[in-house]
Amino acid sequence: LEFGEGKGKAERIFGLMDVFLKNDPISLQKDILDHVEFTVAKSRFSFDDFEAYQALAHSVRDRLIERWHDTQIHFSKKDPKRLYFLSLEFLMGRSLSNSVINLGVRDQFADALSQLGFEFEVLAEQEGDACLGNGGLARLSACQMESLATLDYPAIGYGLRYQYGLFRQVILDGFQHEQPDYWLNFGNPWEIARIHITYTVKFYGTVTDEVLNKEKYKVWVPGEMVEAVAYDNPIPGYGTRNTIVLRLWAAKPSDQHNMEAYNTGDYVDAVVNRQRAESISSILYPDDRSYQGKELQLKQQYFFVSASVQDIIRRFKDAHKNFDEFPEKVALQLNDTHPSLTIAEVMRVLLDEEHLGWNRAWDIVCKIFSFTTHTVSPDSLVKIPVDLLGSLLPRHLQIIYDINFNFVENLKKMIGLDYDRLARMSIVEEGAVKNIRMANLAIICSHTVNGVSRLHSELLKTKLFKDFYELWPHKFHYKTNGVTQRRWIVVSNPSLCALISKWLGTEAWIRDIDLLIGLRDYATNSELHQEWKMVKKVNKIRLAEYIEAMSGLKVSLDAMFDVHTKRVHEYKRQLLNILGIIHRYDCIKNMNKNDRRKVVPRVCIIGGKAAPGYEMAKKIIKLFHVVAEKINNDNDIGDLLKLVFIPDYNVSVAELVIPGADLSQHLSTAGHEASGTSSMKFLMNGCLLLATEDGSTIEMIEEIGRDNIFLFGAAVHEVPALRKKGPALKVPLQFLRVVRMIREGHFGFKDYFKSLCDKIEGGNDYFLLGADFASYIEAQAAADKAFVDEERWTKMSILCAAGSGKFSSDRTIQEYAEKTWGIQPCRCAF
Ligand code: F58
Repeated sequence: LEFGEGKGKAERIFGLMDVFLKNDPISLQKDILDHVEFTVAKSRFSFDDFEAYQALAHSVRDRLIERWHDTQIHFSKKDPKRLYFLSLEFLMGRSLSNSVINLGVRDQFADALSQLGFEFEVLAEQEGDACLGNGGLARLSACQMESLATLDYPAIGYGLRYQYGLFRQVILDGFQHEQPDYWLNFGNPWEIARIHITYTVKFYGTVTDEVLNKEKYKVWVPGEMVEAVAYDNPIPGYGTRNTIVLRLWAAKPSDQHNMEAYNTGDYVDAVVNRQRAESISSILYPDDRSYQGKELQLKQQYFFVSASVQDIIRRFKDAHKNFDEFPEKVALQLNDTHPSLTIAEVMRVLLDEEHLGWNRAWDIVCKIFSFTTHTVSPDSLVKIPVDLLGSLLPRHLQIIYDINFNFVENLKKMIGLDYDRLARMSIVEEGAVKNIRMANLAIICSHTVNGVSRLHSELLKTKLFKDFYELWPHKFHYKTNGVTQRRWIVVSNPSLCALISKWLGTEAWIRDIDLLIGLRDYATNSELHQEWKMVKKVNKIRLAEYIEAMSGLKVSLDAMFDVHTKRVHEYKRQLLNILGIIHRYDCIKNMNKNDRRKVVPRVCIIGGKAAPGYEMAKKIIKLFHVVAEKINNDNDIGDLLKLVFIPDYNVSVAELVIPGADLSQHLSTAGHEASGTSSMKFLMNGCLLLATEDGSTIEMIEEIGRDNIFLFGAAVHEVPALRKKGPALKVPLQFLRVVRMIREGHFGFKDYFKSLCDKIEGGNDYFLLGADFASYIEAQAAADKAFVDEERWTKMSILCAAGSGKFSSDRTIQEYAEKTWGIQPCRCAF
């Protein structure tokens, strides 16, 4: 450490304290008890599990802060190029277990706690989830942050500190109800409020011209100002001292806000108005598909963008004077289109505050941005009405118009006066309502446009962004998604983790997942088979206990645990699963005793939230419940078929469900799932997949082989022709029969389900449930057949885990670092 002038002080500090916090059981117990007394403010002689959890969390946090400081000092000294990862959503889940495992102190803390009479696992259950995101995109960001830390990359994540996370799903009478998730109610030990790191964010107002040193400049005079306060969430790497940070911004009233009101004597109203500023970071929008174009949503985007850009520029200017060095020190990753205002904001700062002039500023901007899109659907692309943008951010609208003018002029030179194409590629969409197309802005200004799987990238190149691909083929790339094995095996499946380490003879796979392939050598080893089955059983018991505690339903451990958990959406086809279940029920009902003996018992588990305004998704949830009601209460069926809905599916529930699954379903209509990540988690846990050919499954087949997955349904290239057939499309009789059962009220709520039935019959079946039904039933039969052959099933399960290495976010991040961001590891060695 270099203290310069303060050397004497530094020596004194070193004399007073241990350099590092100690991790022996006595020190840990003292730390925990100190936090009980001084942080939680309870007596050391009397505290409950929740208070013990809080004290434990603070002891862990101390160690995180220590490492994070070391990492920061190291980064400042080395001054490497840094990655700034901008995302409006991070689905972090719980932090305790992941933190102690990554810090390498899990067992030490468990020992210390047991000596105090507490069990680590019990305390870990006290923690609530941080649900600051909707689904796949948000959990991917969390996995990627953890991999960035583990691989020693100098990175910072930026996002919003929503006071209300994703709504809690409550099921009443089979219907979904949403309840607010005021997750900060019990405090959040995992964040550090940086009350001195604040930036003013401006909104509304006017733009004027001013002359400075004979040059003309634009000056934005805002109409409203809000303060952004930093809340830092340390993210520890595994097997390294490096700990990076996820910095989330919270909105607070600004002292400069509306000064006049105070002078006019309207004191109380003025204070109440100030308080409204906080609403900017109050709530996460609960829809992962569509952009609602609300003013508050745009305010959120700009608020987080502006604070992050100020922070990035402040850090750069601390060490550098010349902005031409900016691209050597800064890589900005736009996680989908939500943060793409960053482009206009960086331009604005470089032009209006740093006075670099357009050409220099533009040159810098073109070198620093990379953009990843997570969608295949044109309807999901964010568009902002020009009027809204112009009123909230008048200067940014001017800049976007200028970028667009230059772009279109250049484009004309390259493609001529093809007005249709020019109109499609323009950032400004003309029409009754003029819109700004955020994806076009992001593509035009980024050096790289990434898809999230090979198939997704092909779809971007040939459909969604075809015009841009033809113009700039070099910009288009893909990095197949991945998930972190630390969270999805080590934390969530400790028994499997121990088993893998035992058979591979090393724990090195936790950092180097390619080693998992070594399991292939033992795929037929009977001893491994026994242990592998035992691990699955332990996890099934855990899941069965959860199901019983939650629903009162006792499920048989001999049944196949068949899991379908993800956000509820028509394209993800939970409805296909339900129709399949009805078909199975119908078949069992019509079987004689002898045939019934051959039926493979199943526990069909579905979990997932529907967006609050998404009526069809909510009907699908209700349908599952009415079907479950009927089947679960049919004594004639018994354990042959049981249905379970897991309410409020989130990260911590997933950690319990995934290890306990025998089979998992991924049923999206081909070409609709960009690169599903839950399938990767199931695969790593040795769960077999029943899936369509989609973004990530196509690549999985290459890793594990066609024989180890139950594949079904139309391929991507067949979808358009099938859709075209409309009412002429042939669908199997069994399909018509199960739809009729719903229509005719076999499960009740006849009128309520009419619109749902109408949507999948008579040429309206956009997501092709009817077309894929026969193939789906066949794949289900193949899964049943494999399941009764225990040896075959276990071998397939081992081969799934062994072949899952490619789907680690470590691989994804390394590809991004090397090919897109141009950053190097910067390991903090102590
Ligand atoms: C998801 N997209 C993809 N949000 O659907 C999924 O296949 C993938 O695994 C995941 O991203 C991570 O790459 C997603 O969660 C969106 O696509 C939003 C739609 C609305 C605009 C912003 C993106």
